[in-house]
This record gives sequence, C-alpha cells and structure tokens, in this order.
Amino acid sequence: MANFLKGFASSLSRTRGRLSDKLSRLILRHRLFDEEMLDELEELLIGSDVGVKATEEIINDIRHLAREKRLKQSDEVLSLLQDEITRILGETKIWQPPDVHPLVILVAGVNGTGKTTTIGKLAYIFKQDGKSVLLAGCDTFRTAANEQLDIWAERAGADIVKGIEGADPASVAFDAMNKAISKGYDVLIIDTAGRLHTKKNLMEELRKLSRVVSKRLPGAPQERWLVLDATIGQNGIRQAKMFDEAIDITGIILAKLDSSSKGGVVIAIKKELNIPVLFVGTGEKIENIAPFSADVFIDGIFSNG
Ligand SMILES: Nc1nc2c(ncn2[C@@H]2O[C@H](COP(=O)(O)OP(=O)(O)O)[C@@H](O)[C@H]2O)c(=O)[nH]1
Ligand SMILES: [Mg+2]
Repeated sequence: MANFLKGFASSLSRTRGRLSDKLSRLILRHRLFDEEMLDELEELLIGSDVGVKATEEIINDIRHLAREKRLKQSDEVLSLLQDEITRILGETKIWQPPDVHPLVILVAGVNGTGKTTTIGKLAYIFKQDGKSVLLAGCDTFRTAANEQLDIWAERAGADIVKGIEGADPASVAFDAMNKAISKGYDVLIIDTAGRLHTKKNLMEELRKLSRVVSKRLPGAPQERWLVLDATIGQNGIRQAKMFDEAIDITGIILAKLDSSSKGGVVIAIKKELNIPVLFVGTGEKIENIAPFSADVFIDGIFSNG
C-alpha cells in the first residue's frame, strides 16, 4: 500500500500550510524566546485542536528544556516542538490486513462523518490489492443511505448485501456474514447507521450487531473502526470515547482532513485515547484516502515545502 503514501504527503498540504504558516508567523512576531511567545504558542496549539492535555504537556516540556538549554531565539523552539510531537505520536505502523478470512470490518460513527464514503474508499483499496470485497448496508434507517452505498460498491467493484428500510441492522449483518463465509470473500465491510439523537439505542444497536457477527464467526468483527470528522476537532474525542465504550474501537479513520485546517486533532487522539489513527480521508473521491503515518504528518508540519 506504499504508493498511497504519496498522495498522503500532498493531501496534508492544507494542514501543513495552516499549521506551519501559523508557526512561522509566530516566530516572525517574536524573534526572541520568552514567556509571551510561549503563551502564543500555547494558544496556537489549542486553536489547532491539539487538545488541552497534549498542549499543556508540550508547553511545560518546552519551557523546561528552553531554560535548560538557555534558549534565546524563538525559532529554536521549533525543533523542541517537533521532538515533542514525535514523542507523543510515537511509532506508527502502516496498517496491514491481518491474515483472517473473511476479514470483517465494522465501521461506526456519527451521521455525516464520512462512513459510507470511507467504506467505498476502503473497498477500492482492497480491490486494488486483489481482494474480493463484500459490503453490508446496515444503515437501514434511511433508504438513501443504502442507495449511496450501492453507488460506492459499484465504483469500487465490490458486491453488496443490504437491508430494506426499517430492517434489523443485525439481521442484515448476519445475512452478509453468511454470504461472505459461503462465497469465500476476503473482506466484509459493514456500514452502520449513526443517528445520534438516540445515542443509547445507537450504542445498543452496534453492540447487538457486533454480537451477532461474532456468533456467526468467533473473533469477528476483527476490526471495529470509527470514522471521525476532522473538522469537528475536540467533539471527535468525545465521540470516540462513547463508541469505544460500546464496541471497543480498534482504529480511527480521520475523514475530511482536507477540509480541516486543524490537523492537530491527530495529536489529541493519540494523547487522550491512545487508539491508532489508521487512515485519513483527504477528499470526496474514491482515491482520496491514505494510510496514516506519523513521519509524513510531522514532516508536513515542519518541512518548509
Ligand atoms: N472533503 C471531504 N469530504 C468528505 C470526506 N469523506 C466524506 N466526505 C463528505 O462528507 C459527507 C458525508 O459523508 P457520508 O459518507 O455520507 O457520511 P456518513 O453519514 O457517515 O455515511 C459527504 O458529502 C461526503 O462527500 C473527505 O475525506 N473529504
Ligand atoms: Mg452513511
């Protein structure tokens, strides 16, 4: 999947543009390092969705190190900041599909975050990788939702099992499991509803769906991915906690990173949730997805490109 990284580098340009622009303007305004400059850096990080916890830690460490190193010029702060972000994000590995058949991926998230679109993109990645892919349309709340999944299935060259409006999502998932197993599909990706005004019901529905799937195949769904909208910042952290409690999220996909000027949420997710960001969505087209890499992300912020 390494070729997808290329797109990632360029798609991050927006985050990179905003964040690194803001940093360079800060350095220009404050040539000398002082508390005032540090205050502004703190504001900048909070304003970029880095989150209070990670920001406090970063600022305290920088203050400490700056004293220790008798830092005078403000631009020297950049390398300290880079080290801090590198440390917090830690090592990230590009996600590799586990060797299980079928691989069942349950995709959850609030309405409008980008689940169905992301599933289309994922199906496309797996198809490019030579895998057979089945999609399960378990968002039976609205007919339009499954029609949308239909379109993505066709674009990606995947097959689909879907329920009629009002059907029990768990029973649709069960049918899809049967088909995936009997026809020997490599991957089954399950699309779900995400209407949040019935939060409790939504979580119960997801739990039930997951239970039904694991009854049919112990261990499945092996992956439970949460799609977060990068433009909603800290609300995403709250959403993730909620979904994680219900179905034990194994990975996060950060959609709409292209529309967000605040890529800092990646740092907040790592610090506050410790759930890996596996992919990022970088546009509305089928190829606008990329595996997440901390290196590319950090490069994007700090390299002067
Ligand atoms: N710019 C951009 N838009 C996206 C991305 N992913 C999804 N969208 C848009 O977000 C909207 C909601 O997406 P959808 O997949 O229907 O969300 P769902 O309700 O969670 O299934 C649609 O207009 C998508 O085109 C992305 O990575 N970038
Ligand atoms: Mg949808």
